Amino acid sequence: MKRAFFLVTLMMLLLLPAMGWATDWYCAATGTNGDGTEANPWAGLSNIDWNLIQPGDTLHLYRGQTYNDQGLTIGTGGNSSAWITIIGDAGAGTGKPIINPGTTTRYALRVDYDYIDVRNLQLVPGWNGTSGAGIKISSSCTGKVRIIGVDVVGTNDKKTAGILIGACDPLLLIDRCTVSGTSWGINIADNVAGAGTISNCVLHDFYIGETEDYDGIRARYADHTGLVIENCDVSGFQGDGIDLFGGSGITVKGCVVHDPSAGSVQGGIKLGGTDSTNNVVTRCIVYNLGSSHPGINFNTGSSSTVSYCLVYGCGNGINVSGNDNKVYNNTLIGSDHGIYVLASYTGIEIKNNILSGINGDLYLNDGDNVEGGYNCFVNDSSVMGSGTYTYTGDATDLYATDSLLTPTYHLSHNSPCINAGTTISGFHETALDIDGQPILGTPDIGCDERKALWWDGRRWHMQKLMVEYRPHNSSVQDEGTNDILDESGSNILDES
Ligand SMILES: [Ca+2]
Ligand SMILES: [Ca+2]
Repeated sequence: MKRAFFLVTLMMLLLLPAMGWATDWYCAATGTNGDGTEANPWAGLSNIDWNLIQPGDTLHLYRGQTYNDQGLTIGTGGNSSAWITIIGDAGAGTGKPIINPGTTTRYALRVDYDYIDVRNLQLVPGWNGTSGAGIKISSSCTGKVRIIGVDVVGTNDKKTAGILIGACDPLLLIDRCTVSGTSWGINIADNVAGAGTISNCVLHDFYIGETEDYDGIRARYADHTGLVIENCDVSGFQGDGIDLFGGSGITVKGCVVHDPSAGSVQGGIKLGGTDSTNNVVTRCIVYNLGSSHPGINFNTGSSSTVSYCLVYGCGNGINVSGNDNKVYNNTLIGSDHGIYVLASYTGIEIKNNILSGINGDLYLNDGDNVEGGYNCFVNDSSVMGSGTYTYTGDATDLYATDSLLTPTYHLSHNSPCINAGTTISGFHETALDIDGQPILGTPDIGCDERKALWWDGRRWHMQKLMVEYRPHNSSVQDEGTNDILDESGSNILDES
């Protein structure tokens, strides 16, 4: 026993140099200014001595306190093996610490340094008389920044932004954050390229004070290969829910876009622009945009894929333009047209979709060249269109008076769409349906693969008949203790 204790102690002593001497620092909102220790915390954000904070250190803010002397401007950075953490977890108060800089500081949180991890705060955007934002990740760093469980709560009366990102990096993570009451939600500055992850964020109830293209999430005019926007819920926006115009290499998956504001709404998810290519939109739900706004809009981009999405209550379910775009296994219900292809686009594939448009399931225009097949048309007995277009594969299309969907747009047990699709090589091997199920055997038509039971290599799963609410809810998130699992079950955050 003694020997074991000695060995453990020895091991800990040996490990200490590798771990470094990480220090905990404390800052209260008000009171007598101290030396930053827990016993004598700094008082007010302006009194934080950033010269003392070293890589690996943690700065704690106090729950239930409101910091309003200025914004939190991070004054130093960490390194790749020792991030600096700022977390709102100190004291016995309740609620996330609130930072409300008023007109003292333009940004409630400003990050100019790399290897910064910020957790569990509530931010009211600052205001310089012209603009302001909750968070600014500036181009002074390279985007190695994690923002987790932070809520930006605007006041619904100013043209402010939620989270402004001026630098991207594969280590950029915006997770379990909420934004409301601002004009924009999460905005990667135009022409700022690079990867990153925006996941589990809820963006809602934006302030719409003027007619402008405000978007829920925006990543435009840059090569964003490796950027993933995942499991986010966007509503109450004007402009687009998610706007990738001019962006390339972006994956949007598991997002829900719905119920925009009454302002000048453009559409749900926009991917496109003449230089835009290789975007993926999959397993998303877009609904209640109203009759003149497309659910998903290719908008001239090329070589992108929209798959396993559900769209209802929109203008056209999917607007397709641009060449070589793919539309596989979507369920497009109760919109103007299910899919509308603008004129003169070639190399387009439209397969395995359920189409039930009020004014036509699939509408093509002059000069279009579309490879179809294995689609289920509910309202029409043929493809509609104008001018001269080419549509191949129609012999394998299914015409049904009813695709027999459940109230949640899943396939009923007697749906004609079950096992009526075609396997698309290079796509179905790794595809997941709207519920996250793998596609086993012959694919079903539409966004739902109906299998009573399926095995993921570790355990059995039941077919789901309800579309799950996707994001982890940031408002109940505290201190980042919930693990976030990717689709393979791996923890994408290094939390235990
Ligand atoms: Ca837009
Ligand atoms: Ca399913």
